[in-house]
Amino acid sequence: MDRNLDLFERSKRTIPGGVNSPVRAFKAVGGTPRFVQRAQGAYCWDANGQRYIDYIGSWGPMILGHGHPEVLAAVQSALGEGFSFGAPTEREVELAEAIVEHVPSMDMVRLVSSGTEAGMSALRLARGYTGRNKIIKFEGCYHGHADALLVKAGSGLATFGHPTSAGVPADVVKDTLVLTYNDVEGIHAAFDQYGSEIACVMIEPIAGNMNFVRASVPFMSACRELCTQHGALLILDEVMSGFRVDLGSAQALYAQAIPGFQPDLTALGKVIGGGMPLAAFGGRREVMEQLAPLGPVYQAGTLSGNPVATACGLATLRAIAKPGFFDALAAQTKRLVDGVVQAGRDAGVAVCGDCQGGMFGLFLLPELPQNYGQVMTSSNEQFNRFFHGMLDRGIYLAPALYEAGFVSGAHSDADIDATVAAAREVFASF
Ligand code: HOZ
Repeated sequence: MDRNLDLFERSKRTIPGGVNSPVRAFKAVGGTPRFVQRAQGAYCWDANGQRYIDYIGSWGPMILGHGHPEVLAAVQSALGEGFSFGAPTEREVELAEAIVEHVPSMDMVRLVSSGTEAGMSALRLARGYTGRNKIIKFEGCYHGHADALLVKAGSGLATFGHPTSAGVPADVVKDTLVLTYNDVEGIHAAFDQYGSEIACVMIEPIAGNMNFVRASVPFMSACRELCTQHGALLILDEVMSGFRVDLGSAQALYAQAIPGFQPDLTALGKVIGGGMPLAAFGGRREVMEQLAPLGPVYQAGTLSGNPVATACGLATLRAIAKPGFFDALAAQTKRLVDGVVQAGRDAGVAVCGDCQGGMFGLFLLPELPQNYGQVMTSSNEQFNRFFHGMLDRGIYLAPALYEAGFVSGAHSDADIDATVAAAREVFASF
């Protein structure tokens, strides 16, 4: 008897595709999704009681591992005080202060409930602030499922081969210019043609919906300079990379390479909620002051700044800010990526990988891709064999080759060694 299969059959009767977010359905890789019953530390257990080393980590938020004692205590205590008030709380101020302390480009921050809301609201704010309509995004970058941004996104959309979604009117995306990631000439050409009409450039600095592709320093530098020259805003979508690749997020790494580098706005999510529905957008004070109730750009939410979610996020940020946390996490992640890449190469399989902090990407390609077109040259069939081989050995990776992986502070040396050993067995059968 397979409880995962039974549950999947049952869920498909009432939930479209049996899932509440498409990539969970295993459509890209085939087979039965694992219905997770519980999770603790670096592990999760499915409905059959099978244990997995979890490298999805709720798609990024679980940077401390599941059920971290300090986070659990904070959530339990908050629950006793009430689930939701729809009124301001001291804790949301503390969380906002913690965010701006670590991300200096953010003078002010507004808390919302999902990464989609954060990206969508940042975009509206950029348009409201500049009084312009056109926006630039890059092929393969995913900024949530708001209409205007659902054009040539990676992730689940790439998996299903839809360049965009049905239900998005052509008129809504007519001002969305889609350029090639890491193409410096392309962004110059776009600003040459439309410079005075562009409200913002929105970009994932490390594109986690193309698995793991970094914006090169010259490319990020060109994005920044062109936005400044033409009066457009640079929005970094750090929903995935924020507080995940570094305590200061990916922008801190670019600031090391590009003197004075700062985005105008940032979208955050995932880690800042520690596993609860919480996200944020923020940036320069004069831009943020355009938001209602101070300014004319409307944005609101009943569950925004929810007291249980903010307790979870705050406890998570406090734990990851402890000295040495990110060094240890980065070292563990690198050990994983180096080990799996070596295992592939020893077996004569073309595999490469990259990582930063607790986020990683593995590609069944000889060289790291720089853009979506190059990511797409990867073989789905080979990835699926790798994915299922690993799953059969108790290693839970994202069920799509377009998704990044995540290591947590709870992954031990033994977990990494077991993962590399599993990869060796799988590659040997290629
Ligand atoms: N937005 C995630 C993919 N990058 C999917 C999240 C989920 O299915 O939970």
